[in-house]
Amino acid sequence: MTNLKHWTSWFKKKTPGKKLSPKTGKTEAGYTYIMSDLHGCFDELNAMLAKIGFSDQDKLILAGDYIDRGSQNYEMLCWMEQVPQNILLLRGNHEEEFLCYLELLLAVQEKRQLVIDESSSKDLEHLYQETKNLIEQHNRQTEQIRVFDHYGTLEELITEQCISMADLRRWAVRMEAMPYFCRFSLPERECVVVHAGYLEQFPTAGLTGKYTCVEDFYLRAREDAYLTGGIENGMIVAGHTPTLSKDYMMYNGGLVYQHYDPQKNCLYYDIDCGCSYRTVRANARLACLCAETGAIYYL
Ligand SMILES: [Mn+2]
Repeated sequence: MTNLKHWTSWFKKKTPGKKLSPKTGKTEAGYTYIMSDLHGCFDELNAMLAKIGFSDQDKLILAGDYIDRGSQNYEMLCWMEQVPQNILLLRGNHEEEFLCYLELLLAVQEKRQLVIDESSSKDLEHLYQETKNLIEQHNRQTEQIRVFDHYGTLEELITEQCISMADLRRWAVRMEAMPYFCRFSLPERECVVVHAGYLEQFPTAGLTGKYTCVEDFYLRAREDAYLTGGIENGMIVAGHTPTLSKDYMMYNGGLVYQHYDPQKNCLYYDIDCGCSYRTVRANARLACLCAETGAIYYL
């Protein structure tokens, strides 16, 4: 969590001032923009940054789920490795799953005593096939469902980008450094950005059977994030559940969902407007929220 500490102190140093730039109308210290659930939509990320006129004075917080579903996973992973200091990458459940898949690959390598050249794409391809076969065999024999490379992202990276074990390890190191949430002060309220949901105390009655630990809530909560999570006099910005999905109370036809809890005086945002479904769903969008102004931008 060293990243998080750095980020919090950095926020305190650079609270937006009142002086406006004549060119952009922005405060000199810039704004804090938040996006989520890019899922391999690298072009859309860049198009949004252009749309908001993102500059070195601004900050960007991404609330996790950079890969899977979309077509530009490789571009996203390479970009993640070299983001500038004013961009904070938080962790999503898809990053956590990526880390689990790498663990599985390494477990199979050990079990089969395979010698892997870290820079060889062929060696990784072989290990991938071995792992896939083993998982399929395990699932057939035990009638359990153990998921491996559910979205085919690893397979795509291996066959189309010829990646190696060294690439996977580097990306895993980057993901492991991602904090689960970040918290900063706005003039009116405290703001927490998290992938799915935030709560200050765990366990909370009724949740213990549903989540194994508080991190599980950060990464996977859906309606519970709005009904049980939150902070006093705060604002929670999360993604994870597309507002395109009619199965959840956060359904808002692909627009940002807002919810207010008067008891806690907590304002919630679900900013996952289903960007990765843009090619198949007419009202799927990428949303970007400006924390200081409350402005929402769509693409
Ligand atoms: Mn998610």
